[in-house]
Amino acid sequence: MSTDPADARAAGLHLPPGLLRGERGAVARAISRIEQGAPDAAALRATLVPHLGRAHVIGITGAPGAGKSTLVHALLGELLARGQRIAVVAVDPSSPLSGGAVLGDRVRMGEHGAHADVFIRSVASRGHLGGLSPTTRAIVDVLDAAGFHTIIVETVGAGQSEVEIMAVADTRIVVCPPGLGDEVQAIKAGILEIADLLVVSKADLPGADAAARDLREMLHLRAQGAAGAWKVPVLSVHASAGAGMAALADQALAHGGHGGHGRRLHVDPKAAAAAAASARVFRLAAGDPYARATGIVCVRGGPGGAEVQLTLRPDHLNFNGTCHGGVIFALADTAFGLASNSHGTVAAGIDAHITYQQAARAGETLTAQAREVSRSRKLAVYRVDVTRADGRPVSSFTGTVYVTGQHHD
Ligand SMILES: Nc1nc2c(ncn2[C@@H]2O[C@H](COP(=O)(O)OP(=O)(O)OP(=O)(O)O)[C@@H](O)[C@H]2O)c(=O)[nH]1
Ligand SMILES: [Mg+2]
Repeated sequence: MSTDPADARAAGLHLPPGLLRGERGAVARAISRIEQGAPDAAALRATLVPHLGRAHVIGITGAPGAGKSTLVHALLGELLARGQRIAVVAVDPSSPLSGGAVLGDRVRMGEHGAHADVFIRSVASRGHLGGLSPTTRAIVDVLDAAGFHTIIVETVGAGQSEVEIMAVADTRIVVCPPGLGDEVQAIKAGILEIADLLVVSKADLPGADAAARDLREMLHLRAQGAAGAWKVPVLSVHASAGAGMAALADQALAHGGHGGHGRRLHVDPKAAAAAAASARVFRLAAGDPYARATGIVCVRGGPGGAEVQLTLRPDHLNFNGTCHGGVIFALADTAFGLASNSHGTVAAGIDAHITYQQAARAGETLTAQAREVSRSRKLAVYRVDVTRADGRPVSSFTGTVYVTGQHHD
């Protein structure tokens, strides 16, 4: 589908009258044309291009029931009070069981929906993988061109949505409720990678402080950004009582001012793929009970690479009081498994070799760094270096995988 303005001009198309002034009827009609896949929908998108990048698009994602809609409603109220014109796009999760869109979002937002400065639209995701409907991006473009100051997009975080939320939102907020079990931890670990702001929702419930602490710890383990880079804040909100909203709005706007506006339009596909691979590595690591039970934590991931760490406990030692070889193998093998599965297709280990250079003792932190040496359609080879905190080598490992045709997401 062409989105080149020149094509639109050649086709003699003009912007719908009133759209740039944000007239509700014009906005609603343009969105309907896009949703229905009208023959001129592509041309309409093309005419919007010169008018994009003025709005600040805030994406709100998180597990089902995390409290996203309640948060959107409260944030909407806060931004309205600051004199903004706001649009909300709620992408309903469609349940494969009922087949229909889950209703309720519009009902809960009803109070603000009637406001002259608010435009609310629900979009069915129609089973599209990853929580964003194919037309969500186009709808956001219409609202951007229509001059809304802020556009809030609510979407369910699941599987492959990382790349899509990057292409839709300038500022990405990930909502985490307290008291998540291990399964949801895995989702959280993946989606954390794309967060500009982390929000612990339902701060009135037990476990909220622990959840905030967990998130801060997870962030702390991640590689530090360059000097001057945005530092991801962790905020707690009790959205159903409107508490914590001023701080959240301040941080979201600060991120927008930090180069956020129009950022969604310049997402480099390579950077998006790297973010998706990184998210996948963290998600896979969190979903590995053996690694978790051993105390192995993932600190970095990307296409073809992974880095994991382990602080040696007394129960990691052998009868000589040094680190058990099996533990070092497990650490190296975890990095190998994550790196080889980072591309999104299931990779099965078929061969591994390890050499040991130096003993390690309790209390030491070992790092295993895996990188891809070669990769063909069916086979890939990885090298893993295990080092101590001072950088001295403990072990080196090479492994080969068979790449199956199955997909992770
Ligand atoms: N205790 C408490 N409950 C909350 C809070 N915010 C939301 N909830 C409740 O959590 C449930 C889910 O809230 P929603 O806002 O619909 O969550 P959601 O993430 O939009 O859900 P989906 O769109 O279905 O994925 C509802 O029963 C809310 O009443 C809060 O601050 N405190
Ligand atoms: Mg919702």
